[in-house]
Amino acid sequence: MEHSRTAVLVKPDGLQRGLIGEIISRFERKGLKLVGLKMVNMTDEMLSEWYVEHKDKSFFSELKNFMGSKPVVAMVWQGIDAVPVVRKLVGTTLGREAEAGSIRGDFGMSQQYNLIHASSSDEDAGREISIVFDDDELVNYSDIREQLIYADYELK
Ligand code: 3AN
Repeated sequence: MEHSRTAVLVKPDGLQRGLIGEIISRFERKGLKLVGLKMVNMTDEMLSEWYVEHKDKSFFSELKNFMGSKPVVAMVWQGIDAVPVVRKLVGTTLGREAEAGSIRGDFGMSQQYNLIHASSSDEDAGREISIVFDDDELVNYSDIREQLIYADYELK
């Protein structure tokens, strides 16, 4: 079965609140595989591309200012259906309505300060990964846990 990739950003509020370890830990425990990781100061150009779907929204420049105000932690996680699996762990946009047990549901109250970004489709994932990572910054390796996390037919 195909193992796909998704992009995650721990936003400035997540970094400032000391939630990097907690967030990484949740994806690790779930059984996702970390294949890219770095800290980035997102430029206005990167953010305009990242949030292109919101370019006509009233909150676009505020969102870019916030996302560029402090470093973020960018990650790429891999696994079967990585995009929907990570979105589920992240929870819905508005922190105060997000499901308990999700990252936003457990740690957030805000709409803008919602701690984390996760790609919403495979196409977005590919685009977002290429904004932040060069190909040689993504690693391939076998993770011994995979034999316990997936059945044989899911690994093929
Ligand atoms: P999600 O991150 O859940 O996919 P989107 O794509 O609707 O949410 O929104 C992207 C980001 O824009 C959100 N993570 C949030 O930080 C910000 N945002 C969304 N709606 C608003 C709003 N009405 N006012 C301010 N910021 C917003």
